[in-house]
Amino acid sequence: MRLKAPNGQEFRIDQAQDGLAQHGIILFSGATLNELKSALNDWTVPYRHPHDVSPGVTVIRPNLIGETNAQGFTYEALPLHTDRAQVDSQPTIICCLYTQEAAVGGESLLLDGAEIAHSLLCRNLLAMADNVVLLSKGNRWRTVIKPYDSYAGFRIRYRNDSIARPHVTTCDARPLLDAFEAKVASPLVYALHAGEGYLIHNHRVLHGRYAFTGDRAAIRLLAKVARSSRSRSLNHGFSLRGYSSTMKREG
Ligand SMILES: O=C(O)CCC(=O)C(=O)O
Ligand SMILES: [Fe+2]
Repeated sequence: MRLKAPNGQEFRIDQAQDGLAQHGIILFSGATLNELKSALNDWTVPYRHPHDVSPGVTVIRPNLIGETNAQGFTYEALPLHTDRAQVDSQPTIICCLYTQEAAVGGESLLLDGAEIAHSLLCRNLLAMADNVVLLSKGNRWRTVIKPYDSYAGFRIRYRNDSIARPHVTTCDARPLLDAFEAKVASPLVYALHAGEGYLIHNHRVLHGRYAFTGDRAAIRLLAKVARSSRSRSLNHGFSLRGYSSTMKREG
């Protein structure tokens, strides 16, 4: 299995957690489910999802058509989102291994939220962050981009679909949401083949896909970082320390 960041930097499997903390996104190729599971086993614990087939493991293929809140299991496009954005305790890590590629379409979309946070910070828009919330039926309002630790750390929750949508609670927060959504409009696009996939930090990176035809299939592992792990701070969010926006679009 080979691992690399979007800027081309390569990692060994035992460096995956550090690569993830640094880049938010690790792309892999030549991977098997067992290899990925054992790589995550040392430092994460499975996160249960309503659609999982065993703890933390969900098969993503079009087979639940008609069920509510199951757009992932259709042929439809999935707009950029963070998984379980509407619930209190979200998965920290998403590892998605593609096992069968689509006939047409189905490319994966990824957007590094550090890029969003950096841009909002540079434009002094984060003072209004408390006033951009996610509305979701039956769930309390949650902040879309939450600065903590004197603005050195952030956590993103975002969806704009039938499950949840962003909302500004005051007019002066509108420029913040507009700037956020302008970023959401231009993700990285990856055509991933069988054995390829991504490991992402779900409090930082937004993901989605284009619509497709054919038998596209993926296996998704959801996890939290183990409390004993050196990377446990990933469970709270991400930091812009060491982030360089010029690194992101190379390669
Ligand atoms: O199909 C994919 O590539 C991603 C699916 C997904 O993000 C989801 O079901 O939440
Ligand atoms: Fe997702």
